Amino acid sequence: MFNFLKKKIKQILTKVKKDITPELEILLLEAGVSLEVVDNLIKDIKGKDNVKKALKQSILSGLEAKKIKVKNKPFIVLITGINGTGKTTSLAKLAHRFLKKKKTVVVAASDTFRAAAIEQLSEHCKKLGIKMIKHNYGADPSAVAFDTIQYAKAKGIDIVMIDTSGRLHVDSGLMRELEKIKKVTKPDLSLLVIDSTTGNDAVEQAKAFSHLIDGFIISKADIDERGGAIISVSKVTGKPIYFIGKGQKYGDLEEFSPEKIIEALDL
Ligand SMILES: Nc1nc2c(ncn2[C@@H]2O[C@H](COP(=O)(O)OP(=O)(O)OP(=O)(O)O)[C@@H](O)[C@H]2O)c(=O)[nH]1
Ligand SMILES: [Mg+2]
Repeated sequence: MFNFLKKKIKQILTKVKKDITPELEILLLEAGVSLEVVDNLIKDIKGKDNVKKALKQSILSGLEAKKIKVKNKPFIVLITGINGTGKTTSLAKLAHRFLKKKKTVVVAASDTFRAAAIEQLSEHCKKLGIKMIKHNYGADPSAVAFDTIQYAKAKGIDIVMIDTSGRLHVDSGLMRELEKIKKVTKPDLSLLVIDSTTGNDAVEQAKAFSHLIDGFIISKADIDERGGAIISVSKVTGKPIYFIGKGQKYGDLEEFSPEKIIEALDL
């Protein structure tokens, strides 16, 4: 994570040149930090004696972390995002985390849209030893989620997790579907999964979904050298990052920590 940015920042910061901000600006853009965030960062460091410290403070001021607090029973978690970002994998990782905390979990197979989505989720649930509620493909995702919540209430299960189909934010049909699921299930926590390797587009996704979510899971940080998405999404939306996905195993989901990001950047 951040190897590219870390190495380059170091190179630039060690230069004795007077104004290194133009170089930093280009570097941050190359790293996939969104244009408006780069503008902000540059404004914060311009003219500062200690550029490293100013950059660190400016990055930190845009990073917001939050931990899950399970309040209600069942506690309903909705996972959303565009195609292939890692929703289903992140859901399974998060379920694993709840199980480790001795919570009981049931999963709604509300991706009734993509071929093999139900089977994929079912495999995860088998491995994790948790129940999945499903309907047929083409069924109303809200109805699946509703049934899952009824099941959780009847059985006294702590957590309901809802897997949804990948949607393009420009696709208003799927966006309406998400709005309907939210209206029917009233989730306690709606998380948008963003693939960190998508760079600048991550910010567009974050903005498009912002009104429907509480925060983010940033997936695939293990294969992202640049890290621009992580630096940008909270700053532009004001919503926190809950977790970072760092691999394919269930244990590869870390609670987000701004300090760790600063450490990874060696600032
Ligand atoms: N390296 C790495 N791969 C990941 C991570 N999270 C998910 N993946 C991989 O990304 C691919 C897509 O993951 P899914 O969980 O199926 O994504 P999805 O968003 O549910 O996909 P759709 O339901 O088709 O929209 C899979 O091959 C996952 O193994 C991660 O943190 N790191
Ligand atoms: Mg999926």
